[in-house]
Amino acid sequence: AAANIGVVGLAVMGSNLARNLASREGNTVAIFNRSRAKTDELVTAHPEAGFLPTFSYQEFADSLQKPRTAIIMVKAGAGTDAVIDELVKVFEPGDIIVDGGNAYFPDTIRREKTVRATGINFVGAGISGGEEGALTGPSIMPGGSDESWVTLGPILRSIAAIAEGEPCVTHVGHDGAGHFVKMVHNGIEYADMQLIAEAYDLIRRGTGKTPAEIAEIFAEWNRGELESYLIEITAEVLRQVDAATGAPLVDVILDQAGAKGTGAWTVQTALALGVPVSGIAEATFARSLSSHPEQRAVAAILPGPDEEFTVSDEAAFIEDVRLALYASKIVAYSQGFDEIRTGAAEYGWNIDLGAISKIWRGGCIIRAQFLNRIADAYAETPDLPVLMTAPYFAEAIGRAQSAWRRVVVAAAQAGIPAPAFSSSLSYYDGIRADRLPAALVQGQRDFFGAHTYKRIDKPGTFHTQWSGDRTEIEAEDTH
Ligand code: NBP
Repeated sequence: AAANIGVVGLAVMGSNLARNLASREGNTVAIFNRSRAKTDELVTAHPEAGFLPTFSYQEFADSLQKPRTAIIMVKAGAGTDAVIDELVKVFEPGDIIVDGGNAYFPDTIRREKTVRATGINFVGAGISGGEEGALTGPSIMPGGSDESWVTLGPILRSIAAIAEGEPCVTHVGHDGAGHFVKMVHNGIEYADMQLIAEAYDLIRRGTGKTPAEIAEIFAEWNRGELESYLIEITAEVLRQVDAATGAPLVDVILDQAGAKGTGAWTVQTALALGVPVSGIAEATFARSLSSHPEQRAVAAILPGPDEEFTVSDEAAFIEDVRLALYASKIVAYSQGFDEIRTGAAEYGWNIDLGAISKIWRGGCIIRAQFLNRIADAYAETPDLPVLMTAPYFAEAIGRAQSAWRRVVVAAAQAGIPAPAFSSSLSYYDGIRADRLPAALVQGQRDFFGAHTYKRIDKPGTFHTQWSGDRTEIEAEDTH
């Protein structure tokens, strides 16, 4: 056996990851794809990689040194299960199967349990960075056993992106922890993108600036505290001119945003965990709303505000939008990390939140300067319950909040949708509130369903006899 690592699935992600692996000192990469053509093409196109092509699962297994290590990069779902079934037949106890696809974490938990019963290690690894990242260095979020990490760690470290000298990979936690964290990463990505889109829309409609002019604003923002890959590419997209029409490309693209489901997973999981990820949810719903042209056509008759949206001081407004974007972004990340923290407690994963923020500094879509501040916050207080209460973020939001409120008010008055900006502000005001109207909701619940309530002045559980004489009695806790 001559290869130290293998890749199964040679579509765009798998072939790029295989090339990345092959380019690192000491690696010999065995490759296998269900249909032969992709294998032949890859070998022909990249002789420099020295790939070991194989054409059956048995041949693939025979070509790998023990413990065998194979990374699966196939279509998530049934494809992944099909490949695992085949690999389990030809691998031995101690070998390692890594699923680098975009699996839903409960599937990874299930697969890990099934594969572990055979003595083979199964590692679900979230890989972020798209095609380019796979080739040049992605951010990698592996779960799985400690035993598998001994072999896998050095290999993954060698192919990961490097941020400030550190490889963007860490052993996230057991079984599905890696795919869980990758899922939340994608959810945060949804929120970040939506916030940027709202900022663009407000500036465009408030100032009448062209996309190319707004591109310069984003390029400028990218030199400050908002510095990130997403802000950088936003400027690129806004600058792009459509060759066919000569119009800004952004004006030619149909305004319906697609989604592959990871945002929805993040929100569904958060709902089940009881974690309010309102920024991610609004970003996901904003894509859904955009993608119903039939409803939007009908709803076009609904009235908007009477007044024109005018901004008297353009520079001040743009700075307000920048601050609103920064504050809302802090909320989105705070909510995302809350989901990871809560998920870790629920599923028994020991996740180092600071380490997660560090491995997102390179390779992945949400890479940003900002993540260093998150790492600092968790270094200072590892079990911080609300990320945005860390001194750095609390100060930043404090600095931004007046501007943030002005922007949300302006958007509401102008009839410009800003769901992520405004829901982030509501979350901020909710979580910091001394007292919430939840007391009234609990009263209503007690009225119609005898769901009981607790009191602020004494322990115990109480119920008011609403349909009787409305006196209060001590009750069983049915919260
Ligand atoms: P695709 O998701 O398009 O999957 C195509 C690959 O899956 C081909 O190699 C295909 O083999 C193989 N495959 C299928 Br489909 N069913 C199979 C089966 N039953 N048995 C064996 N192989 C099967 O490829 P991709 O876009 O390279 O993505 C790979 C994974 O990486 C996915 O899970 C994706 O979600 C994830 N991911 C993608 C990106 C991205 O930017 N594209 C980013 C991050 C993660 P064939 O050639 O014989 O049809």
